[in-house]
Amino acid sequence: MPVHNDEIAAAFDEIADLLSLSGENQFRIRAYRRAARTVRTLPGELAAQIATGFDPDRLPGIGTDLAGKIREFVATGRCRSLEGLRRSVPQGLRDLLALPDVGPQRARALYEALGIRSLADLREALAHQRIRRVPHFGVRLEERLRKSLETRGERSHRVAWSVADGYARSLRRYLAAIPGVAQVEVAGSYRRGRETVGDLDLVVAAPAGVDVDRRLRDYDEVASVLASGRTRSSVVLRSGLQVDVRVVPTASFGAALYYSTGSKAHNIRLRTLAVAQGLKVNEYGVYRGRTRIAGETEESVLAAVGLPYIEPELREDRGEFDAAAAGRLPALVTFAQLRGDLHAHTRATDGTASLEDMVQAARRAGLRYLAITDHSKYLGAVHGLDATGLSRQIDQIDALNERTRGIRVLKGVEVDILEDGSLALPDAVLGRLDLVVGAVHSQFALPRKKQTERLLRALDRPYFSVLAHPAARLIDQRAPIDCDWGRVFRRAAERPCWLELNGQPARLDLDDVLAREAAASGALISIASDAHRIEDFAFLEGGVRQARRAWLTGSAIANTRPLGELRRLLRRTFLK
Ligand code: DGT
Ligand code: CA
Ligand code: CA
Repeated sequence: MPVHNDEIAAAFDEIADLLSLSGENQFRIRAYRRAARTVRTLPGELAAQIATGFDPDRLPGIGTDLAGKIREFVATGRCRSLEGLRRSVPQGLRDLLALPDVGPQRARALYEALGIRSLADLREALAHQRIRRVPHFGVRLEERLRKSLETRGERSHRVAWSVADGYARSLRRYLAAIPGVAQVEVAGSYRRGRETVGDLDLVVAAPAGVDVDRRLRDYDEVASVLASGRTRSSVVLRSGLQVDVRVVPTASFGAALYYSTGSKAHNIRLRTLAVAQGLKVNEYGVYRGRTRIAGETEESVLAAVGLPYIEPELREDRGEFDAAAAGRLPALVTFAQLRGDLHAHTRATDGTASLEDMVQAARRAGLRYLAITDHSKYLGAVHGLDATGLSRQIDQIDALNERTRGIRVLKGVEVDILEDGSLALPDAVLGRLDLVVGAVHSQFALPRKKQTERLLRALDRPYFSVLAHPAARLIDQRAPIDCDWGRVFRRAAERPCWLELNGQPARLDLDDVLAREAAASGALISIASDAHRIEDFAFLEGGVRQARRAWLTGSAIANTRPLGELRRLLRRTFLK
């Protein structure tokens, strides 16, 4: 039974929640949280690696005990200590924890102040406006809790693209191995590369005699069957993810793939275009009257309405039909075009690997240059480099460059942009580097005007190369900062300095809409991994996916440039 990273991570998070509900030791709880984060963001499936002899205790932050739990889960699909914890915590409390605004600390506070142990208790307390009086709660949180209680159940269960990817790959492999199946593709929002995915849509080409539906129901991750039929099936996997499968003859594969890839708005516009030419488009093909004139490939579908191929990432009804008709579709950037990465950490700050190991991993990932950008020291940072620490790293990088072939290391820093727009390190230090990456890590809630001025002031500093994860959002966890992006992008283009598209699965920041706007303003984009571990260079692929959704070509991206040109461009970001 394949166990996915996401399921192992969810089990560890649940253990952490349940442990903190019972007031367990903070270190143990944090160890589970860290392990959950590590496993969730691993680029490959852990179960597959363990099957080939990999020992999970080699992962950062995972010791013998947690490694044993991972092995148990992978081998049996169960985690007995989680099951034990679940038995010891009442269902009512676990329901409370499932609300978006309630973590273990708040659940405990509600229990200790008001004896709340279930959703029914919470509803009762809300009705009497008692929640606002619980220490640290207040009227606003009371209102939020009322809302989450009302919308419970309607909440969409979208998952990060990277999580959906694990499920999509195994399912695709499984369906493709069914005898008689000619082709399988994962369509829908997954194929369009959206940052989150609601459900998976698969399209299968197979002759009528092949019972894909029965084989799908036999897939051992299936928890329930929603719909079953010869051409369409819908199931829910154990993880809660829904899967829709459509089976068509090979002659219709392109049309079905096109339809299922969507987006819906894109499909509707295509159909309207076709109708204007006296044609009909559906999931079986393109028809003139009753004659099918296209449908085996997506190219044939588009050619039938007189258009060139449109990449899935562009199919959002954001002007792609006009661009296609005018012959002005962008040649979207590809991963192979990236030559380097301008944002990465080592264990000098919050990374887990040494400078040398990070550089070798980047080289193995095919990069020709890597900027090391560890954190500056600022108020509240656990590890951060001060001027002395940074000087020491500069010397280490010089020495490493002397003895390293095949990749060049650039000297950088990820410096904090303080509330007033100044930077957390003095210019005298920043000027010694090859690039300065600046980022907002605090004061996320400033009003728009203040936030905009803060960023503009930071961009005006003499040493400022790249604005990292500009909106500072964390998908599903922290909203983007409020800012007049038009002004920031224009200033970046004039200055010039660059804007980052951070490839971390939880960031993907700038998002597709903003990145497109930024590039249209003339600012260069840096697609960055923000790697903290040697595995993390794979995050560049997520950045490329988002960049493609933003219509970006290779020339819009700074780090598609060869080293010499990159250096020349970087020097222009230093005004002194
Ligand atoms: P998701 O699952 O919410 O992340 O987003 P999608 O885009 O995967 O949406 P989904 O799974 O509901 O449907 C898959 C594709 O099927 C969608 O992208 C386009 C197509 N589709 C669904 N409903 C309609 C419809 O009413 N009209 C048309 N023309 N296409 C539709
Ligand atoms: Ca979908
Ligand atoms: Ca669907």
